[in-house]
Amino acid sequence: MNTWFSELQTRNVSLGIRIEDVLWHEKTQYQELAVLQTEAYGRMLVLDGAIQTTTQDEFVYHEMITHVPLLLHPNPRRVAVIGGGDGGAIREILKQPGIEEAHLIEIDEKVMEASKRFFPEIAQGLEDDRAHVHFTDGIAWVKQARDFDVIIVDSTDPVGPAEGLFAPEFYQNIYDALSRDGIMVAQSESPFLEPDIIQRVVAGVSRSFPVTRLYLASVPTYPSGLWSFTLGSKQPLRPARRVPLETRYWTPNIQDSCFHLPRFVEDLIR
Ligand code: AG3
Repeated sequence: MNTWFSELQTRNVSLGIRIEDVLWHEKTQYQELAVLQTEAYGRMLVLDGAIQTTTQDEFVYHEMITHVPLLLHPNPRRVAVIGGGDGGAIREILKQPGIEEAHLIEIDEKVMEASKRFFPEIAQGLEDDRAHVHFTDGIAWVKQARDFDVIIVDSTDPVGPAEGLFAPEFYQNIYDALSRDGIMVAQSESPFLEPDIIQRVVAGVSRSFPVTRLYLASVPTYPSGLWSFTLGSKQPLRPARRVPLETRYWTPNIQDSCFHLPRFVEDLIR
């Protein structure tokens, strides 16, 4: 089979990946969902034409969006993930000792259904007793949420239903939903291709949080391959806790160095 999937990442850039099979394709109430089998990256979950996760590189994103904030919190017990219906972030959160509740707030039930069926190794955490799933709009949910230690925004790009997940009011609602030592993280796109989104997220988060930090990780199937995460903390950051974790990307040294940024990225958020 010589069929190629290509994601139009910006008006001027696309990423092509040869596909071996289309395993699933449907229009859900919210978006177009596809599961593709590829030689290069294994199975791939695609929403509205944008690659969300692949079995080959998902570990980078899911480890970095969870362990970095969790280890900076003194004692995270109640954690929430907004978006992330594939379950990858929940799987990582549950690796940490002391977690009592891991809530997942996903608007589209079909994403989780597809993940359980086609990505069991990513969705595995969803079966845990500590995992609580809410199929609802994260923007509304966060307004009534209280006493969370860490909130992780694992969203799609800021178009369509996810637009509101990049708004300053949303970050303020997250602030109010967090406990005294609360920390939030949001995925914030690529410094090469979407620098203004990073600036917008960093500015929005720092309107509510006294401490705002950016960090990067390499995710080959995301636009440009270099991805950013924006962290907001209610308290000054302390050195990260040391906890033994089985990971493939995250290491204690990466934890300690991740806020050291390339100069062009530093300049971007100054
Ligand atoms: N959420 C971030 C995906 C952004 C990718 N953007 C793109 N391909 N244009 C990933 C969800 C994983 N749990």
